[in-house]
Amino acid sequence: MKERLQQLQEDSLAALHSAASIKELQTVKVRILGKKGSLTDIMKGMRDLAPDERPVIGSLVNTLKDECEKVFTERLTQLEEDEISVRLVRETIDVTLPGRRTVTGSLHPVTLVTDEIVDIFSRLGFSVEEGPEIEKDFYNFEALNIPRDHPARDMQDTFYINDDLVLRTHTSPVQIRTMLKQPPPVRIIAPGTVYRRDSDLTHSPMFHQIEGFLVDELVTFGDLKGVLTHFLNEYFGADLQVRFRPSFFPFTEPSAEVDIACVICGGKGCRVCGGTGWLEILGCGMIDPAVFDAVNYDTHKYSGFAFGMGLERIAMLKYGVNDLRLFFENDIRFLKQFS
Ligand code: 2U9
Repeated sequence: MKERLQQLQEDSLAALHSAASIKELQTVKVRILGKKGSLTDIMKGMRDLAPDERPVIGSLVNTLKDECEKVFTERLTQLEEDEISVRLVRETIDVTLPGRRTVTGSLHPVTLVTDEIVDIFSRLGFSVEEGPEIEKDFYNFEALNIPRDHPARDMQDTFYINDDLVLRTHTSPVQIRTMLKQPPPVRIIAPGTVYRRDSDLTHSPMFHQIEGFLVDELVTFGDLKGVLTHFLNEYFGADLQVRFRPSFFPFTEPSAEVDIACVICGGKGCRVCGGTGWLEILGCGMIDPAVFDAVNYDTHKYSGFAFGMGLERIAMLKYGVNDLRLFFENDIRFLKQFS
């Protein structure tokens, strides 16, 4: 029995020492100390021993058991430390590596212009309204004093979807919808995409506008001049020269076009302003009573002014862009300059 124990001691300790992984170590432990393990087996066989042999063998078995458990714990600690060292080497982070840059985009110049103009009018108490790009003939033309077969329709060459539906040629239908929804006083600006059958160096079939209007009691042409002059001074600079010229629009009477001193030459005359020193920047006027009739506003009680401007044109003047097509090509080298 003693020899058997001697052999078991040699084999067990060697196996525990040479286990190469935690898993293997656990298996070796079960093989020795588990329910069906070799040492357990010997302990079970003790009852067959002569009574005087039992204490001697019992003591040897206990010593071996303690020794195995001690070696197991030592080896387990060792293997766990090895595993951590391996992970530490494998998972090192090189903090000197350059970081990955996040690519951030930038707002399109037309969006920049829109946001800034909306901001200025918001501070004057105007609120933003939007509407559909596919519009009924009534909202785009009829209610704006442009009846069917009226020559004024030629001013805005139109994409027709069918007899009654068009791609809106301006954002004015938004104002019509607003007036049909709510009574005066109203102060609205309507930014948005509009469409006209027009395509050459200075016209795109799809472009952007901001229109605005104000309706209340006792609104005068003086209010219109005050608000638009304030807007242009906020946007282009406080000392900018502004002039109002008579014009015609079917939906306003009287109507005017507003010029600013050329932002390129300061009024001396250059290629951009065609030598005149002035740049046409927006259209405006007092809302025609025929428009108020179409939305059932009392023409004796209320008056109002309206204005409209093309945003690509404003962006060209503000940022010195000389070709309209740059706004629609989305060339990243162009767009990057506005970040
Ligand atoms: C309602 C009544 C009147 C909006 C106006 C203009 C003059 C104008 C053009 C500028 C350049 C359009 O983008 S552009 O081609 N706009 O000149 N727009 S008055 O008048 C309105 C709008 C809504 C109910």
